[in-house]
Amino acid sequence: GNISLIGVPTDIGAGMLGARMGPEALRVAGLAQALTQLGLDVKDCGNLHGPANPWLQAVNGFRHLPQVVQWNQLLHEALYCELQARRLPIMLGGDHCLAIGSISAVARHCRDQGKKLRVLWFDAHADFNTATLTPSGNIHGMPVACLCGHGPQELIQIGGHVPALQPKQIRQIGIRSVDAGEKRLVHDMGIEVFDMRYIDEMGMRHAMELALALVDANTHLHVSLDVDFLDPAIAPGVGTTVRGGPTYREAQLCMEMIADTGRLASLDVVELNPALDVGNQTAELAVDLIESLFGKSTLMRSSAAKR
Ligand code: DIR
Ligand code: MN
Ligand code: MN
Ligand code: MN
Repeated sequence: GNISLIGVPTDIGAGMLGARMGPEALRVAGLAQALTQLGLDVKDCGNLHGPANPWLQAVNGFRHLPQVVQWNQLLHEALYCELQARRLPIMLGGDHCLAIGSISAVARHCRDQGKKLRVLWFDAHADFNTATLTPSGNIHGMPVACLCGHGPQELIQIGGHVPALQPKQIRQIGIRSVDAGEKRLVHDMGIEVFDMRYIDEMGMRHAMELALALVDANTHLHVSLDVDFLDPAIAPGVGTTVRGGPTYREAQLCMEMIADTGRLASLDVVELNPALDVGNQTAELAVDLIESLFGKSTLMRSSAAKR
């Protein structure tokens, strides 16, 4: 496999500064080397260069909307280019507003290729806010709504097709913080959510079996990994920690089950904030999980044992 790393060093959609350092922290943690070790051909495309973070108040319910649009347009084009070149892009964020650019590019590519798209959204948050629902104005709390067509025109039309995504193409896993108004929208849109209550009661294995149901040979699987998905005890380097997240083993199981499908075709790693980390442990954990996602396993496993 051919992998392309695309660094997107910005915290333009976040409520705290620091996610701009995420791409470097992942490089320092040895991401490219780990993937190379697994036999993959890794190209580091370096970082995109977008507008600075002016750190302003929200205007009409959005903070930094023009800058968020610019970063996402840049990312959309860069990522679409790598997909067209038949490479598997890994977007190194950066905050989660960038999923608008990456997933709109993935959706456009899937339309070109006549592929089915399944997005697995690993997050403590639903990221389904709108200008009127948001408590913060931070656009990293809005990308799923934007991708589903609820958001400002400049953001929802980046991929040229509105909406970029149908709610039925998304599965959310690990959710445990949803704002009051956001709850209703998630419900009304019919998003399939495996929240922490579900995972507690049914187990991660069952949640992932359902999240991966009907993924077939013609499916493009996109993983959007907000590192605040993980329990803050193991992943302190994020701006919006929420306690009660998945353990190390639960997170590894998610990644291993995805690897077993053989359908992973693009990945976002977002919200890593090295300014809040303890050493570089959250980046190192992310690299561990990404290794599993790309097929590193403890034992040799027969294909019969895979699903
Ligand atoms: C919150 C926090 N729901 C908001 N969102 C975060 O501001 O919209 N998303 N942290 O990752
Ligand atoms: Mn998120
Ligand atoms: Mn969120
Ligand atoms: Mn989050």
